[in-house]
Amino acid sequence: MTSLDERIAATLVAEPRTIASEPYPWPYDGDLRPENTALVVIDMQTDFCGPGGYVDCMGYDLSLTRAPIGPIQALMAAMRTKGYTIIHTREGHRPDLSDLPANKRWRSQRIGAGIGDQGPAGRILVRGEPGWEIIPELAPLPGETIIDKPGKGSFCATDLEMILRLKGIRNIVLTGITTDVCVHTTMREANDRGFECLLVEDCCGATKHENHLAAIDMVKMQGGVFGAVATSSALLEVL
Ligand code: C5J
Repeated sequence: MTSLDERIAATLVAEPRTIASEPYPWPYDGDLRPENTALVVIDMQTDFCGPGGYVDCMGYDLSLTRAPIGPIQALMAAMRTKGYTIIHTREGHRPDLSDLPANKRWRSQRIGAGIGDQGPAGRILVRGEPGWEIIPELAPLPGETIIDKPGKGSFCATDLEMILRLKGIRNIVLTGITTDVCVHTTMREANDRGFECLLVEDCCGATKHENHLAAIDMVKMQGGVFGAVATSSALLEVL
């Protein structure tokens, strides 16, 4: 009579599940299950992809950061149905701005979109303001985890790591905006903590398309230095 652990191990070796991804089939060991895998949807807030928000005030092309909305909707619906953990993040600061570094504020003021200042969608990147809300198309369902973060990375000054560990998550599927800033920073933080990361390229977007492409390319270096990259259709085929 074998133990449950031995039987589970035998199943995993015998039936690996991987996504067609670059530069290797993800996850590296084929252990892909709803119980150990989370979809993380990063900063799909009006401030980053809606009219009158932070990115709009800076003068960037909103079509680039809105492009992933449809693909994320489809992926999130499929992963919800299959019972995967869904986690949303929001970048933003306390109304008294006590968690806003002076240099971050100064830099945003230089480009005409001062964090904490009044904009068309309320005070820019301030918690509780209309621009800070997640867009309705990707609204979290009751019970889904929302991580409020003051920085670009989702692990800095948050309880994300503790929540993932307590849920038994070790694979992270990364989506959201922007590919080169908050998505990449989160991927790097997660990778350094030993999580197995997948960036879904059509479910991300940047304020400059070349930066989106470069960020994707960076992941694939050194045999997958931060993890792997796939399309949402490759993921949907296997989930
Ligand atoms: C930025 C983000 N770009 N969500 N934030 O400032 O990527």
